Amino acid sequence: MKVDRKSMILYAVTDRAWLGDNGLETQVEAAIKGGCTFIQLREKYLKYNDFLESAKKIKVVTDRYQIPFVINDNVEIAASVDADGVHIGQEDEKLANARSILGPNKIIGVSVHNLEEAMKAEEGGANYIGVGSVFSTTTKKDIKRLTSDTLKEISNAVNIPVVAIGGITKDNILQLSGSGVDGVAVISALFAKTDITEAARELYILSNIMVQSERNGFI
Ligand code: TZP
Ligand code: MG
Repeated sequence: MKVDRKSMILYAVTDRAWLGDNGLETQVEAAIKGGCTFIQLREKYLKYNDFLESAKKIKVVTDRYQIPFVINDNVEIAASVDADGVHIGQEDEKLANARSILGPNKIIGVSVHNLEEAMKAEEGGANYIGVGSVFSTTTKKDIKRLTSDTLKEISNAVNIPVVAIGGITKDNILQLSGSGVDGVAVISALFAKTDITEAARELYILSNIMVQSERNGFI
């Protein structure tokens, strides 16, 4: 399925490391109320059934707000809950396999770290790519930081939407101006915050400025 570039503006990736008393779905709703444009459920440590339950609960919220919803890594869960698609890494399920299970009408996003992976993902039928890590982060172990040249090179080379990920905050997001990305994917800059809606509002405004500044030739 074709992904609207605008849905990349503020892409939220969940993390229950900062879960409060009210459940992940409440946090997701708070993020959407602040302007999040895309939700990825990322559950690294849940058993299958708990992951499935979590996915069902989040889907109720994303359906209500009509926000695209993908599942990290797990194609089976994406298919079971009829999510909009899946997000896979280089080490996960193969793109062709995911496509054969989900069919042409679902979204498949792929994490890439260099030009070769980016071009391969597009050729293989990915609907968008996540590129990172653009800054240093403690949220994910073993990340490698990209140079801004690589980020630019990747954005220029592919026609599918590109979302930057890794260590992005309201304080550094504008450094991505001119990189050609269509938006930002964030975990801690939203979910580690007490006021997730307010954090989303700020990031949404800044991400739009970042994306548009280069279109308007400001930088
Ligand atoms: N992939 C590359 S960096 C990263 C992932 C999932 C973690 C992003 O988390 P944060 O808190 O936005 O740096
Ligand atoms: Mg993965």
